[in-house]
Amino acid sequence: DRIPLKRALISVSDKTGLVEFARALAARGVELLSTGGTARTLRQAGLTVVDVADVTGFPEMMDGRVKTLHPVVHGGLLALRDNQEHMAAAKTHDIDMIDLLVVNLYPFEETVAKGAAYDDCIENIDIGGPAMIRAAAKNHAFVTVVVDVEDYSAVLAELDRNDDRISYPFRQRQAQIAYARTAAYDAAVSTWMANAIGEETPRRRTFAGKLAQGLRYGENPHQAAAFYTDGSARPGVATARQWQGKELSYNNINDTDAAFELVAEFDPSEGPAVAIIKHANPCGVARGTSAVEAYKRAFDCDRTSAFGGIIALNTVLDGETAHAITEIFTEVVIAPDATDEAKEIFAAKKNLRLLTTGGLPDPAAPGLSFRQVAGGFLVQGRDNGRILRPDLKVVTKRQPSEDELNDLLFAWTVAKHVKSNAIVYARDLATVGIGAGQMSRVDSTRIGKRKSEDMAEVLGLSQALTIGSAVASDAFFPFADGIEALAEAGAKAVIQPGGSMRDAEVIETADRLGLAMVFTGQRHFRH
Ligand code: 93A
Repeated sequence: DRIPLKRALISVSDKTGLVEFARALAARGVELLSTGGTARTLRQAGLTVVDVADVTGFPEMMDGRVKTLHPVVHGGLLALRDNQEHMAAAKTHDIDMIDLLVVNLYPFEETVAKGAAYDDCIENIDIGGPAMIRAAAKNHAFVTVVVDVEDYSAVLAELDRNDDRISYPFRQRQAQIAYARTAAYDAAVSTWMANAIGEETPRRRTFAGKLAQGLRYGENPHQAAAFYTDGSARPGVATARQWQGKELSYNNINDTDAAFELVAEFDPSEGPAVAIIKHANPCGVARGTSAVEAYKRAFDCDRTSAFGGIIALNTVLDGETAHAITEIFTEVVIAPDATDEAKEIFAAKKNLRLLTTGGLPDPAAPGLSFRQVAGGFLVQGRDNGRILRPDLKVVTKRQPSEDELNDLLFAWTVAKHVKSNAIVYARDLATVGIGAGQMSRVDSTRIGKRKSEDMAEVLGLSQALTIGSAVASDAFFPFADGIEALAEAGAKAVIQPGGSMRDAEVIETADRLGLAMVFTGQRHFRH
């Protein structure tokens, strides 16, 4: 099953490493066949190449749309060498066998990422390349296919190991990689088209990512992991520039995403906002008149948990904020941009990663989110729901004050990014207590209160900041006990979706305890 390479077809858009690889093949006596640009590059390097056009008897035509789509190419890739009829047909039609196919495709994903115009993206959909890749991969019993520059050295190593031959397991593995590439390529085209025409439903969609980075391990050290990007231009952890620090881990990427998506909810034209994330939940979120003030107020929500956290800003990271951040250990800071001064301050902290994104993602933009279950994926539209003042319905006798309304909407926005059951206490546009991920809503209210009491002690305050606070609940209160627990914590105003069977009882309890309460009519479960 070890097959020597006599004839190779090379057709690549990314010419990285091409000349060295082709030279090494030629040195082993492999005949080289190439398309226009590839042949030109090889000839310039002094290599002998046969033009595909000379083999097909057709010039490359229609702007290169038709260059390799011809029976002499596909016959040479697909013929079963141990089948007499196939070999007889090849002989009749003058088809020579191709043993090695090296193709990398028109840079469709890169063209989309650059924000190119529709027609430009269309022109960058490769047709002949995937056709050849799929043909060669199907015929891996005889043919070796290479679709990635990274695999050039593996091919040469394989030839060295096997007396200038390629083994069956190697060809089989290359075929698997090849189909992963063509599948991902067409998925990228389909996803781009779905975005271009505004198709939002998760049905009839296909999903595939491009390997961005192998990760050292997954959520735990015994789990293998990798990071795939989906080619979208959404500013965030996938497209960010990392300025310093070691490679991001699986958990870092997950938490950094949670942090940045949260601060992106807060329009920077209304002032800076900072979020500190631990295990994908915020342990402090605040607005401020300056970035440093927002950071310090976010930090004061839960200083204990903030240690080793991930920080996101909705605005430029400046020197003063950078300085304040370096006072404790932080894993990652992500912001739209950072000043030179901030970068200099961080440079002294080798382990701190700094990421800049160049902008904020649109929280209202459509998109899809996924969850894996045994045997499949759940797909849904991303939670881009937004509640504005006119959407609120006051259900209690007491109307919330202007300040309370601002805090309610702030807490509501944060709660959207807290794992359910989520309870968020806020005061003056800063969280002062967060209860996350509990199986009972009452427990979340109690945890938020207790965390605030702990912080009051750390800060030397006479009472917990939940006293006089506004509170958000990501889903309705099934019973009145949740409202009682909030009143016990000293909360004065509540925002929640409403819609419980016991809404009347819940409202009555709020009235009895002097709370103002508004319904949003929208839920933000997050699991
Ligand atoms: O436009 S195509 O879809 N039509 C083809 O017949 C064809 N054959 C190879 N694009 C085609 N290719 C692609 O051309 C390859 O996949 C490769 O990306 C590129 C290499 O072109 P050149 O050698 O001219 O730089």
